[in-house]
Amino acid sequence: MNAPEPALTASRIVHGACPHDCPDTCALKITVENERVVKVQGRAEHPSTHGALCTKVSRYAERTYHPERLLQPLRRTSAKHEAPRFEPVSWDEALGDIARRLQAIAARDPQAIQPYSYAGTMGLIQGESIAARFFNTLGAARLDRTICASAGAEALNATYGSRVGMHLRFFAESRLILIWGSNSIASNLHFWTYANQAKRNGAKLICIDPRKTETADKCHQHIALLPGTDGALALGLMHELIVNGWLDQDYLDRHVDAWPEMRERALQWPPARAAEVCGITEQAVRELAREYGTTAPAAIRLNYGMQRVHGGGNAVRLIALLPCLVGAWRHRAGGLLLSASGWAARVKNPQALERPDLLAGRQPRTVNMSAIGEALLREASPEFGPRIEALIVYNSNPVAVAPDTGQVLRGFQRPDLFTVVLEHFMTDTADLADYVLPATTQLEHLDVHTSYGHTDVLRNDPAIAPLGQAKPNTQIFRELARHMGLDDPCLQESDEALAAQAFTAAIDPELLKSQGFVSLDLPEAPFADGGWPTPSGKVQCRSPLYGLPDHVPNRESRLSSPALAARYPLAMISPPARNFLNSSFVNVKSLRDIEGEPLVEMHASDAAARGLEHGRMVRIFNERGSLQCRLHVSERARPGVVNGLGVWWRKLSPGGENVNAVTQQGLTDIGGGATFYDCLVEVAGA
Ligand SMILES: Nc1nc2c(c(=O)[nH]1)N[C@H]1C(S)=C(S)[C@@H](COP(=O)(O)OP(=O)(O)OC[C@H]3O[C@@H](n4cnc5c(=O)[nH]c(N)nc54)[C@H](O)[C@@H]3O)O[C@H]1N2
Ligand SMILES: Nc1nc2c(c(=O)[nH]1)N[C@H]1C(S)=C(S)[C@@H](COP(=O)(O)OP(=O)(O)OC[C@H]3O[C@@H](n4cnc5c(=O)[nH]c(N)nc54)[C@H](O)[C@@H]3O)O[C@H]1N2
Ligand code: SF4
Ligand SMILES: [Mo]
Repeated sequence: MNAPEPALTASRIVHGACPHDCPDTCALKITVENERVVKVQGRAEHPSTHGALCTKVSRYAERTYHPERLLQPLRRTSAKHEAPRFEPVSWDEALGDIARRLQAIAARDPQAIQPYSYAGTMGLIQGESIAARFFNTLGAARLDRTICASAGAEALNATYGSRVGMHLRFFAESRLILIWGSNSIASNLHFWTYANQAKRNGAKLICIDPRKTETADKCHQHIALLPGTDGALALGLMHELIVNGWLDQDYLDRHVDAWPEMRERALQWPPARAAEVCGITEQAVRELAREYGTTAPAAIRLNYGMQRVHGGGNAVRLIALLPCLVGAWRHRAGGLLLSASGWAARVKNPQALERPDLLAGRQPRTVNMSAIGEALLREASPEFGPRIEALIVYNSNPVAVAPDTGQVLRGFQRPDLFTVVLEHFMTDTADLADYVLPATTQLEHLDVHTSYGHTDVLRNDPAIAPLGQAKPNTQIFRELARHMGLDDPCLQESDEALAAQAFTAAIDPELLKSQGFVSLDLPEAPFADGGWPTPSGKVQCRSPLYGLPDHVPNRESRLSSPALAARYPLAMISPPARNFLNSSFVNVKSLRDIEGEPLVEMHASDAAARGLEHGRMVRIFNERGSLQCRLHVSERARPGVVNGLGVWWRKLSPGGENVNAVTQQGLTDIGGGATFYDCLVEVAGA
């Protein structure tokens, strides 16, 4: 056991975890030779990774050793509205100057300092640990991290009491799987492996998605509804389940609150009404209800794609009720999975990692990240407080990924805004920084992870030393705290010490270290006999906060805003491209080569109506902005809807703009989420 490796190979294997914002959270096997990572593979021993990674992360070494990696701190030498120019500076000089600038602002009002971070890494240590402690010590503004999932998450909380659902592996045993608002082959590959197993065993797979995705190609059936109409479809299905007597009345009676009221509402949604709103046939609604009402076990893989619209929260609440109506939860292979993060929350210890107690009674304002453009442009006022004077960005690329680029840019270009960006690369956001600080990648730092798609906890050991002068986020915030004279010892704790505080006693740290992952001990069919984590123990049709769910239409659609639709008649969705992860990997050439160039998919009838032919450059536009890309006349688009695949770097796009030039900053009905797919546009020749 543990015999030293023969010296001549100088080769070793390190256990890692994929850091990306992906439900799969794969376990990595990293091969290091002569202190260089030569291979990144999936661990065969990890149940859901089963030895295979997606194309992107198989190329992770290419990303880490990329010739354009940021390896030293940089200071801006051009004005914000000019082409970006930077000069290298020492860490001491950079941190000394940043500390002085932040101290001056904090002396006036620390709330004028705004952190902005998301899921560039999902790691608990390189995410919100020392960073959160640092901002809490200062009393800086808080950030509502809503850009991806908050509508759906809040909907699950309101309905189930937490973000809980089926276990990933049991989808393999389902007889019917609805893949709803998810391009699983692209964005949730390891779920697809289980779904495919079910398919081989004779299960029926139905995809519900405005776009005919590569996943829809592999399903038995595809229902191409209009964006933002999922709530209406769920209500139509409920209507049919009721009138045809396909209900598990015993489950409803014992484990669901306020069903009689919900039943009355659903009865107002005959299939014809639902079909009209969804832009599909009445027959499609009836047949889907029949499949769902008469097949057991039936499972739903819901994903966040469908909640990026005004009514996203209500839609998730309605869909989350469906498995309760038919008693699907009685089977381990029945029910629904949107997020498993509520299971992980039971073993996490954010109080210890983030130390909200350091606020010491202060209640700084909270800024919603999905409307960062608006926030950066707001003047000081009694309701808002001070103008945002400093922005510290880490683990995110808001100038590319946040909605309504026009406003976001105007905000970032404010000459009086002091911006610091911690990054691997010169992203669109780094281009607008005053200081750019080089951060380490997952191969160079320690971290621990939970998952929102499965129920394992993972550890990521550093495989190599930091490249160049790069430092882990934690180290950057430790050193910044020292430069600012913040002397609480908790701001200096090591990554290993932080890892030891990340979880409750339910996770054995030694086991996690030696094995690289630990699976949570959970029942196979957690809600077979109720026991929902709500106050009543029952699923809530009616929420004390939000009442009964209903279909909430898009802000921008033919039915809800006809005047706007007359000028901008096409609904645009901008789902992820398979070979990028949000805006990450766009600068990795081998992956960019697979994606080719920014494109928009349009149905032949819409192209013909505009005299546009396949392959030409077009302009997508609305009142917020415009972008250029290549037109694909394609069966992947349904009439009335165009698909602009995201999220390209602006500066790597033909006209210097990406899909977010046209998306809006309006928020979802509940949860304050972003509404990227609630967006009317027109398309014309460029
Ligand atoms: N390869 C790859 N994988 C990723 C990502 C990536 O960028 N690339 N992103 C990661 C992230 S951040 C997340 S949050 C997760 C989940 O990521 P999601 O954004 O949920 O990703 P998708 O699975 O592509 O799901 C979006 C699907 O929803 C569809 N859709 C859009 N609007 C609607 C609608 O109104 N109704 C319905 N029913 N469907 C709609 C889109 O056409 C698309 O196929 O995936 C992660 N995995
Ligand atoms: N139009 C449109 N816009 C979208 C979406 C869409 O579907 N359509 N999807 C939305 C969704 S679901 C999400 S989740 C957001 C995602 O938005 P972001 O969370 O901003 O994700 P990324 O674009 O991947 O950018 C993450 C950045 O973090 C950096 N990074 C990674 N690891 C580290 C680290 O350890 N330290 C530091 N300092 N930096 C690191 C990466 O280099 C990368 O530039 O985008 C949203 N934007
Ligand atoms: S991006 Fe997703 S599928 Fe790819 S390696 Fe990471 S966790 Fe696995
Ligand atoms: Mo996301």
